[in-house]
Amino acid sequence: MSLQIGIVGLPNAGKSTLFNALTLAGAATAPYPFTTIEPNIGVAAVPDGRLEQLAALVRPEKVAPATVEFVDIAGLVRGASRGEGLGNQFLGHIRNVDAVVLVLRGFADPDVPTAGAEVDPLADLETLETELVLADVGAVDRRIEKVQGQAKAHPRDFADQLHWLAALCEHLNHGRPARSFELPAHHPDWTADLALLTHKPRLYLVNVGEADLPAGGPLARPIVERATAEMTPCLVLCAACEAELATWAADEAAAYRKDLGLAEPGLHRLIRAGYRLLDRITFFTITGSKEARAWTLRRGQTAYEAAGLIHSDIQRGFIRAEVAPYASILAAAGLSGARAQGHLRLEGREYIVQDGDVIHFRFNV
Ligand SMILES: Nc1nc2c(ncn2[C@@H]2O[C@H](COP(=O)(O)OP(=O)(O)OP(=O)(O)O)[C@@H](O)[C@H]2O)c(=O)[nH]1
Ligand SMILES: [Mg+2]
Repeated sequence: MSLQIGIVGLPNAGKSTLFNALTLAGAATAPYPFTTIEPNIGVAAVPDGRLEQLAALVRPEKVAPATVEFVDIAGLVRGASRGEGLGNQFLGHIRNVDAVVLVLRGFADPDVPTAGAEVDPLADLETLETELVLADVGAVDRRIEKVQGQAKAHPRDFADQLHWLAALCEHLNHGRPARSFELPAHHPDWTADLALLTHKPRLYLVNVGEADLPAGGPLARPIVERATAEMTPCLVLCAACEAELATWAADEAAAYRKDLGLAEPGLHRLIRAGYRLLDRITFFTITGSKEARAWTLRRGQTAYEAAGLIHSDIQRGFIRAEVAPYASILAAAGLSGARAQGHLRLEGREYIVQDGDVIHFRFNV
C-alpha cells in the first residue's frame, strides 16, 4: 500500500492548490473559505532518478514509480471541535494517514481572506494544534466511555487502562499533543488503535508568495524557527507557483525555477521529506522487458515482507531473493549481465532490504 499523507490547515491556506500541484487532480480552489467540503484524494508519483536510469537501460513497456496518496480535507477553524465552520468531523478522513502536512499560509493577498486581521502563520499553527488536540480529546473520551461499559462486569481488569486513558485525557486537555505522552513501558499500547492525530508524524509547510522564494521571507520565519527548535521538518514553497509550473513543459519550468532560486519541484522536496520522516526506502523490480517498478518499504523490512508487498503468491512460494544495488545493475547493463558477472547476491527471507536494491524474487508457484 502506498504511503498516505493528510493535508490539514485553515481555510484559504492553499491546501487544495498544493494538492493540485502534487497530484494534477484539478481539485476546486477559490479565494473563499470552505471551498473543499468533501475530501480530495489523489495519487502522486514518487520522483526517482534511479528508476529513470534503470528504465533507460532496460526500456521496459511500462515504468511504474512508487506512489504517495494525498488526502486534502476541509479547512479547520478555531472552535471546530465545538462545531464552528464545518466542525471537525471531516478529520475522520485523515485518521488513518501515515503522516500529516500542516499547511500554513505565509502569502499576503488582499483578495484571499484570512482568519484574523492579517496573515499570521504562527497564530494559525496554534489554532490547528488546539483543534487537533481537541479532536483527540474527543476520541479518548469516547474510548473511556466504551471501556467504562466493559469494566462494569470486571472492574479490576480495566482499572489500569482507565487510569492511563484518564491521564492521557488530562494531558491533552492541557493543550499538549499525544506524542509527548508516554504510556508506561510494560503496558499494552491502549492508544495504538485510536490513531490519534497529534501522535502522527508531521511536517510544516509554509505556503509563501512567489516574491518570498526561496527562503520564505519574514512571514515564514517564525514557523521555520519554531520547526528548528522542535525538530519538526519544515518546507517553504509557493503552492500557487508549483501548481502553475506543474502544467508547464519540463524544460521551461526548470528554467523558471532556476530564476526563482529553486533547484527542483516542491513536490520532490515534500515527498523526500515524507520518506525521511517515515523512514521509508525504495527497492526496484525489473520484469524482463515488461516493467521496471519502484516499491516503498519501511527501513528494516525483510525480503520476505518485500515479496508480500508485490504478491501473496510470491511471498508464499518464496525461495530466494537475487539482490544487487541499482548501481551494479546499471554497471552490468541489466539483471542478466549482473547475474552473468556474479554480481547478484542470493539472499534468504530474513534479508533486510536496503534502499536502492534491485530484487528478483525466485518463488515456487
Ligand atoms: N497569492 C497566492 N495565492 C495563493 C497561493 N496558494 C493559494 N492561493 C490562493 O488562495 C486561495 C485559496 O486556495 P485553496 O487552495 O482553495 O485553499 P484551501 O486551503 O484548500 O481552502 P479551503 O478548501 O477553503 O479550506 C485560492 O484563490 C488560491 O488561488 C499562493 O501561494 N499565493
Ligand atoms: Mg481546499
